[in-house]
Amino acid sequence: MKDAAPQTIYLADYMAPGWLVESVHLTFRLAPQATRVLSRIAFRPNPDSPRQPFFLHGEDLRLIAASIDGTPVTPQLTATGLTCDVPDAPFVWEAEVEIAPADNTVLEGLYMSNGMYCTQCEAEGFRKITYYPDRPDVMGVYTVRIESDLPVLLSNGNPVASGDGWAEWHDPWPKPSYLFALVAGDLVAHHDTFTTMDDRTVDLNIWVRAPDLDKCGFGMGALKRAMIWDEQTYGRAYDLDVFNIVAVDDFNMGAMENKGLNIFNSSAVLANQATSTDADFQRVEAIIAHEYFHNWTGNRITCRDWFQLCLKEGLTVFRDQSFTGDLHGHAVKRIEDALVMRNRQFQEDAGPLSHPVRPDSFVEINNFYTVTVYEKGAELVGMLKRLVGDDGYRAALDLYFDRHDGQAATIEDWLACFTDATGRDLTQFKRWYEQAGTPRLTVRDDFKDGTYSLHIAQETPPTPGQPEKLPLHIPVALGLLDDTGAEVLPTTMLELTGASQTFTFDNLAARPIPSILRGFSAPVIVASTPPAGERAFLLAHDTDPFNRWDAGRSLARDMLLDLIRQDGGAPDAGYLDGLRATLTDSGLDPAFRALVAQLPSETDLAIALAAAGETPDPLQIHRVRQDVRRHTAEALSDILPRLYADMQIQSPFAPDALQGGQRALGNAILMLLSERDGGAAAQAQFDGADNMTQQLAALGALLHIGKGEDAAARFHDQWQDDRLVLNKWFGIQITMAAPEEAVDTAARLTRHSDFLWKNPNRFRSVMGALSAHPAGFHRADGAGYALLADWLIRLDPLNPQTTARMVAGFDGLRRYDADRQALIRRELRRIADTQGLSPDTTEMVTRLLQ
Ligand code: 0A1
Ligand code: ZN
Repeated sequence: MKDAAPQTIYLADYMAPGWLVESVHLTFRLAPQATRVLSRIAFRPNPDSPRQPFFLHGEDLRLIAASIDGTPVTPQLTATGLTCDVPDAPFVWEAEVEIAPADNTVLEGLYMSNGMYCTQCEAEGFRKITYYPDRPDVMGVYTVRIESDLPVLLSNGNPVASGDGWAEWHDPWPKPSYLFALVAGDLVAHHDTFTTMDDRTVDLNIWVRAPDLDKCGFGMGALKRAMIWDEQTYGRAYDLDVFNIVAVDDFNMGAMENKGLNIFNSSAVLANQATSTDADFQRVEAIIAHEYFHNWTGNRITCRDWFQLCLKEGLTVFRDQSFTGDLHGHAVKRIEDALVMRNRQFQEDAGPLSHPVRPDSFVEINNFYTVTVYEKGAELVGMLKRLVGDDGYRAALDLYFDRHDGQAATIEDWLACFTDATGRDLTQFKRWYEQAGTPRLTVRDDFKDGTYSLHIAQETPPTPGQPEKLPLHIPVALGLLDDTGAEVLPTTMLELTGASQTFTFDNLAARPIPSILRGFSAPVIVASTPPAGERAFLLAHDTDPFNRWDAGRSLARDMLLDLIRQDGGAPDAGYLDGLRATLTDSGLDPAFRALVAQLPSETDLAIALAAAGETPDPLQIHRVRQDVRRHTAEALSDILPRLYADMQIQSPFAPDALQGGQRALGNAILMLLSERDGGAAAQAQFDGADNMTQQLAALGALLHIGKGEDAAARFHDQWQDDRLVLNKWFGIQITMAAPEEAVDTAARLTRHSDFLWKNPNRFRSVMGALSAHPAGFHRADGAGYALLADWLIRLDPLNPQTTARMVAGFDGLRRYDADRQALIRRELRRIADTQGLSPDTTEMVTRLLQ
């Protein structure tokens, strides 16, 4: 059983393990209700650690027998594991335990999904499989035997031998227990091979249930692209004879990088033209690459403790972002990544859940797989690269792989590699890992006698537990343009280290136009906006695509904020002219144009109002945004049909960036067209679609104008046997619902016979869509809050991890008016007061209520 009173764990209390593991032999006799796990583990005292009592983690295990060096022992069982008297010398521990994977609904440890056995051990799930020092700094070499009648039996590493009803695997690379994996099921493989740069052939398999075999080709291609990229870009080759990927329907997260046996949420690996959107293809490719890249950044070099999670996650996200950028274009990718930071991470940082990229305490580590650790963690890697340059970065990474291969490392180790490889002092930079919150820059400039001066000040607002902030080391990419748009200063990396600093540029003929924070060079908010004329100029002329987009975005946001403050009206001519010019500029990538056409999100606008000290009204924001869309459709009605027609693709479908961009722009236009044509174009697109991007976008457009009922019914008929597509069907009806209907739609959908709520993807497709629809979720009577709370209370006893993650839907509560805040607090308290609430959810609710 778990400890009744969960403890807060502190980074400062870290102690090296008392006992190290040489080798681990596991035998699994699989049975749904009574799986036997036999373990034989060779321990030795850690020479670098003072002697400590011998302790093994264990939860929900029935101990059958234990022995040390062959002599039976009776360990003392505790709430979280066991202790035992052991010799002060190397010894062999053997144990047999029984577990019930069929009853495991938490989806952590060994569990079952659709008749198949699978595991999820990160972060602390291995202790639900057997007694073990379940911490990442204990690394061992595993040999695994699986006994089962199921035809496919997989574990980490290379296959050793197999026979009727059994298989053995050996993983030569020492690993922490969180990377252990086992799969047993009635599966088929999409097979391929890859030849590494050192000329070894690797067998590649994507294991699925038979009906999904036609959804594996894209993922396999993505895997091979990732393997080549890591060789070419980081010099890292794969290191086993086989690489297996398994698709699982019931999974709390996207995927897991278990050594040689990646386990994927089926939504993150299966894809084909008929069932997947361009966004799905992009996500599948990125996640496959991410998990593959973990083989070096996470597996060969792992984390000393869970406080160092960003060491593997920030770096691996940075690597998958670079991969996607290299393959499909950096400009659009950078904008997409910045949008995630601004829409999600800045929001997390501005509220009660704010925490540093490397937290210094936690109750439940599973609650720290956050956009701060992952995406802001990746931004820190990007900043390091900007500060030391491409060659310095490569040298630092080579040193990191060299020095720490086979080790469990820390952020200190990581930064030391940069310092040692490049000579840079990163003492101040390290604060980025320790200090939570989003820095705000204020910028002032002047020009005199040919000298241009830029004054930049930084300030980071207080966050929970961190009232005082120190100045950070911030790379600010700057370009200067003349009034024709030519660069008088190409992109230059300024290094802001003081609370405020002045940078000067001499010998200029005229006052230049600054382009600041190019490429989103740091995860900060530039609080001072240049005059509208300057931004319009940058939208038309900036040579940096990110800032070009951002100038347009900032104009759109200000325009919308003005309209919200005056409660509606038409967008100004300047905005519409800029949009017209961008949309019709065929020299621009359609994907880029689609991003420019996208209005700032409702959440983005609410955050901006709250930051200005105003109280956002979610319904009003929705209404004004909708008005702007209608006005825009009218003002651009002369160009929209043609533009829409231009974006229709005649050639065979390909899930690539070029076609994806065209479809994205075409579908942005379709939303506008639908404002005026009663849905005719959308209906035609729906009827004729030969791929999911087009079909789903058309359904969305129809639902948005209240004419989607028939199409939704047809969509359900067509896809009722495809669980991944059905998730989209659930989600889009809520996402596209009018504000006053979203909660009722969600409630109605929870009563649908296909609402299999115990499946995390299905649960998220409804409850995630609801909390992501601000105007619907924040309905004034609190019905949205109550519905979400009801369902979270219901899910918690079965699946605390997904429940806890979804409680974050209530983040942002402080932004809204007192009545809404009171209603949200009431629901959070109702959740908190639930008998037997999990530690995971308790921690999240407590933080939100602070
Ligand atoms: N390491 C995985 C994410 C992951 C984390 C926790 C999980 O279960 C609690 C599952 C997956 C990744 O970064 O992809
Ligand atoms: Zn990861």
